[in-house]
Amino acid sequence: MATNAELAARFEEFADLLEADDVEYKPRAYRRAAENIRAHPSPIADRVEAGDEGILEEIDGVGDAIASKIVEYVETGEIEELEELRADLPIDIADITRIEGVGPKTAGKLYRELGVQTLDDLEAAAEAGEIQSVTGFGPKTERNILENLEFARQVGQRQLLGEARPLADDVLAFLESLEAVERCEVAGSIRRWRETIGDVDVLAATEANEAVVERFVEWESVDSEIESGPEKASVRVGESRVDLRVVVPEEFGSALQYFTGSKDHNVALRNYAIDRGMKLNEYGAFDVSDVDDEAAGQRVGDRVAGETEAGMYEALGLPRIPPELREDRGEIAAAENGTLPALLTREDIRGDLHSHTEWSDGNTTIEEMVAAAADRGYDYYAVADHAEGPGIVGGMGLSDTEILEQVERIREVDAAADIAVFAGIEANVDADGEIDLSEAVIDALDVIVASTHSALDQDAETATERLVRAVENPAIDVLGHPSGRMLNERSGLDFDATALAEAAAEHDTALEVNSNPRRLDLWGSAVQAAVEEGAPIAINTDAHQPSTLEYMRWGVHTARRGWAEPDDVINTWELEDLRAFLH
Ligand code: DGT
Ligand code: CA
Ligand code: CA
Ligand code: ZN
Repeated sequence: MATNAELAARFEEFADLLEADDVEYKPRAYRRAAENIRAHPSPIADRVEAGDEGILEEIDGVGDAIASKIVEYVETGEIEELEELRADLPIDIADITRIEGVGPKTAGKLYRELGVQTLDDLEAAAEAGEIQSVTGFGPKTERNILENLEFARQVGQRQLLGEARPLADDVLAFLESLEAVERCEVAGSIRRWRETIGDVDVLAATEANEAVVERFVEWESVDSEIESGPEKASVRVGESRVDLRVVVPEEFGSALQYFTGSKDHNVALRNYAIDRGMKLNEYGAFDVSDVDDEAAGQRVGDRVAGETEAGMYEALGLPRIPPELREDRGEIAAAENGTLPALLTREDIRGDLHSHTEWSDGNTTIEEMVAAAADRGYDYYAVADHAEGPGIVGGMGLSDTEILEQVERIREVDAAADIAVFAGIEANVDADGEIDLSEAVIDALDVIVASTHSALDQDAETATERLVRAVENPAIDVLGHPSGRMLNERSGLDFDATALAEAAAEHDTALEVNSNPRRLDLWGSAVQAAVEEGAPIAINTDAHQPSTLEYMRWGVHTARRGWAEPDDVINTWELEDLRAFLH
């Protein structure tokens, strides 16, 4: 059955096509439903198929109309109304709207006026200069389209970590249920927690390889088999490709090390080994100092490790390097020098400093969000709804007066709550790096997150100046999702991460790791720059409902990819230390 991500994608396509058709209001409702479907903890389609339609009532934003469409989809594999829309507007809407500046409305117009259905059509129309002739589009839009075509073509090939990792967890649970499997683990980019995933790699140790492969390709979640052999199989599950490799238990550690990658890390590690008379491969670590013929085969010399991954590193005199660091960004030297970071973990997180409520575009009350934060064992929590400003839909952001009203309400909730509740706001960093809040509002608030929501096409120099200006502002505590990127949708601002980190360190402004799996902004290498420059970091979920407080998982692993230790991250600090840091 369809995963939540696939189900959500149907409603997103529905919303896009309705918008392309100039329908009002409905698209927003469908998008909201899609977001909640995506974030729902249980597999909705499976539950409906099993007769539990009651689950649909639990999903925020899913009323009778959308619920009946979900049931229809589960029962028939399609939604008739969506099929009709697709027939009316035969556009590759997901591809076309991936181009920055081209939304569903534009896509609809391009189809109606120029017959554009695909990225190729769009490219041809732009090259022929036809887009300029369509009302409302100038030469700038046309140039923009041409510049963004390649990006739009590349993305979409890779899945979000937030979609692929839950599937990988299911694969592991299935393999663990097989008696013949002695150990199993994910490998590849997913074990390194990269923000996008090409395919899901899993590894199993067993003495009964063929039986395990056979059971795997017959797993109920598998949609189709791509290929299989005695020691491996590739299958399609929903939109993901899953590669299983089966090895004997003695070679599990070496295979895990090899298939975790990254390729660059492995090349660097193999060279490190060669310099020490050792040979590393997926079958083990071999002492080849007494071997004359280097090319003598894969299993030559004295095999000194391979059963465990730690043993592979130990054979080289190194501590085990955490998978998140294996990107060839200095981790082997750090391991050699004993300076690997003591990475933070989810247990270190004491609160969340950027989240929304129904006061702006969130789905629920302040009380409910705070209760959910308290349930997670947090010590503190900040409500940071949108302020009005550039990039924020009219009416959705709070005016200064409304912010002051909300602060009062937050004080009441704080007084009644077991955890500390901060009054915050998400202000908007304008194109010049300024925010627009009155002194009275700044004084009344405990925490100001300031984010970029507009002018995301600036060049790197302008963008760096803009972001530096923002972190220099003493009112701003946290620079929210600094690049403004949306994975697979828009690339966001390009900027000098080291220059930003230097300024953030000097002015004591935290740089956010926004944990929303569609953002992961900042990302590994930019976090690493922050850590190196001593800039404070805040890992926030930007949750719009209680269930997405769980996004913290993605943010923590992303910060680990940036070598972050607990002290580098302000929301691991004790309440009093954090209070002293906030403005
Ligand atoms: P992905 O799937 O594109 O997100 O990235 P990975 O890193 O999961 O890459 P994948 O699935 O092609 O291969 C998994 C790991 O296996 C990779 O990280 C390193 C290892 N590996 C695969 N092929 C090669 C190769 O030709 N050379 C080396 N050195 N390592 C390889
Ligand atoms: Ca992979
Ligand atoms: Ca693979
Ligand atoms: Zn936000």
